[in-house]
Amino acid sequence: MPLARSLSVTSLSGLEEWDEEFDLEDAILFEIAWEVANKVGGIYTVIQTKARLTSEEWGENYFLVGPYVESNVRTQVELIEPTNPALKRTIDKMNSSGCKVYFGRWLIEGSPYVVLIDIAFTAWSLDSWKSELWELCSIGVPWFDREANDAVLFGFLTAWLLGEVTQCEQPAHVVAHFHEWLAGLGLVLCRQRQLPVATIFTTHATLLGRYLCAGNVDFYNKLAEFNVDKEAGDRQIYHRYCLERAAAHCAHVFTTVSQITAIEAEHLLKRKPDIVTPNGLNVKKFSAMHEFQNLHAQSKSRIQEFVRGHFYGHLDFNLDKCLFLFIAGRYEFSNKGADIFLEALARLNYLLRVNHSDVTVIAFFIMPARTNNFNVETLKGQAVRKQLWDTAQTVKERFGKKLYESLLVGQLPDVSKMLDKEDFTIMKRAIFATQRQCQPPICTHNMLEDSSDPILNCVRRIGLFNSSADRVKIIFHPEFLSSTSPLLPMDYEEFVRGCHLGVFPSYYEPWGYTPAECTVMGIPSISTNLSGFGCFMEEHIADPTAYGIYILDRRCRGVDESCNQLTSFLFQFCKQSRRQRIIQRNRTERLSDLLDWRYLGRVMLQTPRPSLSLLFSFLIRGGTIYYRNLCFFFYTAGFRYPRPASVPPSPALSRHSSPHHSEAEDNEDDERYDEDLEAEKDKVNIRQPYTLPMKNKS
Ligand code: U2F
Ligand code: UDP
Ligand code: G6P
Repeated sequence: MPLARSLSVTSLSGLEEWDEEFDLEDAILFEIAWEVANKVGGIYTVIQTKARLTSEEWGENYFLVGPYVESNVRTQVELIEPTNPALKRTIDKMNSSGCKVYFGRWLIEGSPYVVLIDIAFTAWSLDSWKSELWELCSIGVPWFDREANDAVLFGFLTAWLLGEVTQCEQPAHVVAHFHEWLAGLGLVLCRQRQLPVATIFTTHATLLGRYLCAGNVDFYNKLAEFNVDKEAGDRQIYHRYCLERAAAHCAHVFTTVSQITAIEAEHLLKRKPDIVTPNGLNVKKFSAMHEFQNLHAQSKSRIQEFVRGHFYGHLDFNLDKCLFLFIAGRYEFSNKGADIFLEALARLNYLLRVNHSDVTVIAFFIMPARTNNFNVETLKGQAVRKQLWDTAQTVKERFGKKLYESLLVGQLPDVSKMLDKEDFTIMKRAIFATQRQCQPPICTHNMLEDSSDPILNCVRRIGLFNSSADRVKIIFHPEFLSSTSPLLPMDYEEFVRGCHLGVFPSYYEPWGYTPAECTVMGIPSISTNLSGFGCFMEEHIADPTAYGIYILDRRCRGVDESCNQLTSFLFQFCKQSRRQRIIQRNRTERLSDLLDWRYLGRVMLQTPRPSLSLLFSFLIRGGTIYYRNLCFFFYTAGFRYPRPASVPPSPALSRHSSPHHSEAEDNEDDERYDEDLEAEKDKVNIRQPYTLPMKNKS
């Protein structure tokens, strides 16, 4: 239920008409983003994971606004009549004025209401809106930039919508939260038209930051020196940059997702964010404590099946001693750190070979690139595996039948006669089919730009070609995973659960959902101190490595040094016994509360009222739980998750990067329960905010 919702506001820039005592019960929240019911990237994850909690808090007064994409609506949205009278009037009015606006429920947890606007239907207004934009603020959008044209249409339509809603007889108090530059123009227009709307703009990355980092630039050291207009102009994104900067400056509250992006925004957008709102997740807890460990084992065996097919004819390594590493996300080769990951894998291969390690590492690269479907060799691998399986089943059945008949007549079978000539013929034929002239492929698909692809070119340079001698093998899957794939029929979450380590050595990563998702699934990960997630964990955990959160230093080290550190993390990881990995996963999973939207809110709910800025207190108290994560840092500044009690205090007694334990490989699952005793000992009760240990402020 909402907290106290009555408040006296005396001065809010642009909202002076609210200078009165009012009841916030009727406040309406609009959250506006291009990724509402439309998966493009990380913003979709933000909105989708937060929806349940926000809906619980705002109930009937919460509306997401996004673009209408027919294929998405067909599978994710139930279209209904608008529930709110003011909104119904608004939508009817817009629809009778040449727009197509839909209302529905988004079929995700929390079932939030969505207002979806068909921007293509109003494309005839594009030219006039562009010239209006030029008149208003001299931002000229070129005809060939499709995304920017969409941003113009979406911006004018959302401002139109909010304008109509606030023009009702009894206007509600409206809070509008805009995400990223694509939705930002709506905010600019709200301010220019002086609509009585409290506006928030969240940037999840800056346009210039992304572009500059992808080039060969010493980004973080030169942040203060960039001539932003020139850099944007050189990259032909000046108009987009202007839209982004205008939104950041016009917003009543400007936020971003991490401290590192706040600094970037201050220099590149020339406004310091008012607050940092770290991204959370919707953490699902299992009633059985070990469920996530069981899921790991189940998913791992499915990945092993795929590997059996992929490496048919070359399965000269022990699958039980095989570790699955992966990197996933947008295909930005150096921003995402795929470059140093490959380099570190080459060094790891050398270390494993000279140390005669019996461990084999398989590194998966899940990054979408342009392809024309799976390649024949990889599909054949899975077909061969299936054929071998079928052959084994046939022989097993024939064997079983003979065994049964022998037992029926009261005789023990003569084992030498259990398999006859025909059985051997079937098996020989199957084995011949597994012969292979070439090495197991690196890439699972036919790449359209094979010769210029950065991952493939790097693999060619470092010479990791999946040969028998290599202890590190590489599989590049240039498409996001799907449970309907004929090759690796798993969805992304199942795949992550089955892996041993996620590797995300990003150079540019405002937040980074991928390592956060690993953490809540109890899978250790490597991130960097240049990513929002890495910095957040470094700040809030006393010994992140002990929890399976490896944070690579890419801030104060050169590329080669960082690469050595990454190699050392990987090598240490490979030296762990199964039992150590299980303990480590238990510890990693224990951090999941820290990343839960619900936890961030609980801190707010149970903490005495803070003294925040006036505007902010309006937003927080108007939005209660919705904005509670914004307050997280007010209360927890300095909070640190202690190192696990089971880790010896002296580094001499413990290998830095791993939980201490016997070196012996231990396959007994029962042993896990000892580890749970240890887990109990380590437990920090993060669900009780008043018991949070605080760092001494002095
Ligand atoms: C930031 O991420 P963004 O969402 O702004 O990144 P985009 O470039 O807009 O989108 C890339 C996403 O697109 C997805 C892929 C990425 O998440 O999973 N994708 C896809 O679904 N299909 C494809 O064929 C190709 C790509 C920021 F950079 C992150 O650090 C933050 O975590 C995130 C949320 O705050 O915002
Ligand atoms: N992801 C996915 N399928 C895949 C690989 C990744 O859905 O096969 C998702 C992943 O769950 C995460 C997002 O892509 O939510 C990547 O977000 P992140 O914040 O790491 O980076 P971004 O690409 O948004 O910059
Ligand atoms: C989980 C399962 C165990 C399994 C273990 C394998 O803990 O519950 O049954 O032995 O995973 O761990 P590994 O790190 O070798 O994949």
